[in-house]
Amino acid sequence: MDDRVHPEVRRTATEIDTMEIRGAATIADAAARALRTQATESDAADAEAFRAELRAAARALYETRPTAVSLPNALRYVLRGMSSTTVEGLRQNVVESADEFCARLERAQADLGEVGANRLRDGDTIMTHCHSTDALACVEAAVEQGKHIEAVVKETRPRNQGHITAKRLDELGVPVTLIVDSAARRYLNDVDHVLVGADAVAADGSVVNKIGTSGLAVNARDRGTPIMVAAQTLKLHPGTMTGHTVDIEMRDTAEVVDDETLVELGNPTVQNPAFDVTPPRYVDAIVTERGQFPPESIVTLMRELFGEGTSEPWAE
Ligand code: RUB
Repeated sequence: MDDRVHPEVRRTATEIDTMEIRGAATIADAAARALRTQATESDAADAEAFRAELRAAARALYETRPTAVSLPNALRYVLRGMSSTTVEGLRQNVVESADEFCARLERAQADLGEVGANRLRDGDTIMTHCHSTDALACVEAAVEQGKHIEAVVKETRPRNQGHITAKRLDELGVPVTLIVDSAARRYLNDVDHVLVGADAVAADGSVVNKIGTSGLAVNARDRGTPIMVAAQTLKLHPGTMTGHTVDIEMRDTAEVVDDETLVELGNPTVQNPAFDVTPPRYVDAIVTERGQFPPESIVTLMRELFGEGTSEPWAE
């Protein structure tokens, strides 16, 4: 890693890489805070050196995990705030944009929660996959509105993020039934909504989320269960407007099977993709802080928010 990158930023990058910090919104929040630290701790001699340092820090964070677009969106937001010509001015710019970014993220999640809660009726049961703070914001708002919600929670192999979801739902007073991933179809008859988050939403309305989401959506459609995706606009992927595809992270195979077992099994090839792509036709609604959208109309929202330009400030 570049020598100019502050140890705190390195630590954040490592924690994102090893998934101690995980989930698209949480990663974005941590990345913005890390750039803030780089700025406050910088002893750059001049404005040019300061900018170069911030770009190096942003690159280190960017290179951790490839799929959650909230990460580059966060870095872009903070770096584009740098307008001053002095070190002190730039430091102030970064601190202000990072603080503003984190506050907006929190507000967006709360607003999205209110929108999503309106889709949930008193007595509904949801099925979840992985752990999404955006999805949980919808449940939290529904509970605050006095609705009784129950949940069927998929454990989400290999990292079992379903356990985090189960714990959080329990804290909200939502009764949880935990199931193995392969039991999802059986339990779809008992649920009123599939509720998931997103790491990225492409311009055509495709939803990139934890591996297994697309299979769940196909099964839910077959059973007639609506599929609701909670994704604040931070998850919209501007690059996909210009034809770029979303890079799907392949993680360490040790998450699937340990070395000893692998040898016992005769060393099969193991693959461990972390995310998959759910085509828009399987998604009923994408819930954002700006309201809910059918996946086909997401591109209009994207143009409004990002325009057509997608250059990366850390690559300059
Ligand atoms: C997390 C995951 C979550 C999205 C949305 O994957 O797929 O559903 O990131 O989360 P991982 P949030 O555990 O591999 O990071 O709504 O909190 O942004």
